[in-house]
Amino acid sequence: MKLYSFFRSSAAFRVRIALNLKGVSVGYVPVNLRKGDGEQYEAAYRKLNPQSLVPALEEGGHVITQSLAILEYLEETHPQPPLLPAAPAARARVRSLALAVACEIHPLNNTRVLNYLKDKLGANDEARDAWYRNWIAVGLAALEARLAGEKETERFCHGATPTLADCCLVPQVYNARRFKCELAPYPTVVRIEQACLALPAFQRAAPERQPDAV
Ligand SMILES: N[C@@H](CCC(=O)N[C@@H](CS)C(=O)NCC(=O)O)C(=O)O
Repeated sequence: MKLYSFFRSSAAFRVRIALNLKGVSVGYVPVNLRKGDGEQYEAAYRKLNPQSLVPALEEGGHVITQSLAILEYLEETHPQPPLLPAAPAARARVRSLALAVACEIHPLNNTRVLNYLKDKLGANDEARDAWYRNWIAVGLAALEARLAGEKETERFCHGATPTLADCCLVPQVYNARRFKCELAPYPTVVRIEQACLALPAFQRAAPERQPDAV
């Protein structure tokens, strides 16, 4: 199995956490999103993933793109330990929390979006950072309301063991810290992040622990 990743990619970070939790080892193939126009746009990578995004997982002649699809694939091929609960409503809750990060927060703050704001729309660094922090605040406020208010939240986003929701939450909070976003209004989010970061599987997935970290 090969994982096409970039150390700072939060979508790849999600997959690295899940791989570690499940004890699956992979070959790490770095795709440098910052080199030149970005290695993700080079022909060889485009052939693998025409969306020019990381991560991608290659196994047995199949290439799987989109981190949530990869997480579900890993859940099906390596069911232990489960990262989705058993009951349908509980599974839906975990997926809903994961998607709240992956579909509502992350795409608005992706590299290509930030570059477009700057290069095509003329936003300066201040305006770009304000954009970034706004969508983090909107997204984390909604997550905080859910996580603080719903009885299924325990040590982790759902229950006493990590799930796909935690795999998505931790990288997003990592990014929020990197962009110096205010986190005090989200105590439950931060409390869960810290519980996750106490686990070696999350620690080993961190950007600074990856072979391409600079
Ligand atoms: N929805 C995709 C998002 C993937 C994505 O946006 N990856 C980012 C890094 S976190 C990327 O490759 N960005 C390159 C770019 O914006 O040009 C997923 O979950 O896999």
